[in-house]
Amino acid sequence: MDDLIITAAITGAETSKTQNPALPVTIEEQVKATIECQKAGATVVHLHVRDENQSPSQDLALFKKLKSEIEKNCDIIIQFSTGGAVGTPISERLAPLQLKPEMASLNVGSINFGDEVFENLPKDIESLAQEMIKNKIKPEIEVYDVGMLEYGIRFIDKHPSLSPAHFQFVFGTHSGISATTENYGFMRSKLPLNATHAVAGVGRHQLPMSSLAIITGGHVRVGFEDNIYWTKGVLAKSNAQLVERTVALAKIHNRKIASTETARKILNIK
Ligand code: KMH
Ligand code: ZN
Repeated sequence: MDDLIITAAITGAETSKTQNPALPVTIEEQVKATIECQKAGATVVHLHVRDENQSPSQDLALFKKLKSEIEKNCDIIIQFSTGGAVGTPISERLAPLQLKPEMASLNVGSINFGDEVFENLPKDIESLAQEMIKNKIKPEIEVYDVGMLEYGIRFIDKHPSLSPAHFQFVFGTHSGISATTENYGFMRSKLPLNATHAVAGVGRHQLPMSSLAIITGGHVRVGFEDNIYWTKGVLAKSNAQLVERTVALAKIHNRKIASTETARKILNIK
């Protein structure tokens, strides 16, 4: 098995400080959270930014400041969200890619999120991918269902420069694939041989789905974007606490944690 790559998704667009006061929303809080997660064993940080009202934003200046502050303080692979929040216009989702982070998320299909649609039109997926190819940014292909995964695989076939591809399987959203062992195995069975993948379980599914991935050679994403709880009814104290638990689980199962350099090699980031 490859060494384990742990991604910390520290903020997201949908969670709020009222749900968990430890959610990092200012640049300072996000930099601190990233450093803590990196020290705990994370090698990728998935970033959204928030404006002065703590609302989700794709503001270029905020992404620029956050990226430069993180780069000054620690060696971690920076992955920008291009998903933004539900309803963020595609022009805003594209904008931060000009800052050339090492990675960015690429959502390859539309899905209901709560009462709204997280819209990813084929032409918008194409524009995001072209901007990533132009700026040599490694996409993390986000899939929430089997059909989306199959679309993503066809998309990679059409764009050979994106190969070997890295997929993120998101399990346990309301309208997406549910978090079960069988579904994880089925999703994996579809992947091209040279592809890598990570697993993100939403809410209470974060811990069991991480465990499955650790044991079977997948990579893992944890953090407040997907889950704000430590255990039922108990809030997590920090993103780093969730990373620490992932590292502890990996140790129990003799799975080595990737260094940032190793993570770059596994993900084929030049
Ligand atoms: N906030 C969701 C609508 C991503 O970062 O690429 C989309 C999202 C995915 O968070
Ligand atoms: Zn995200």
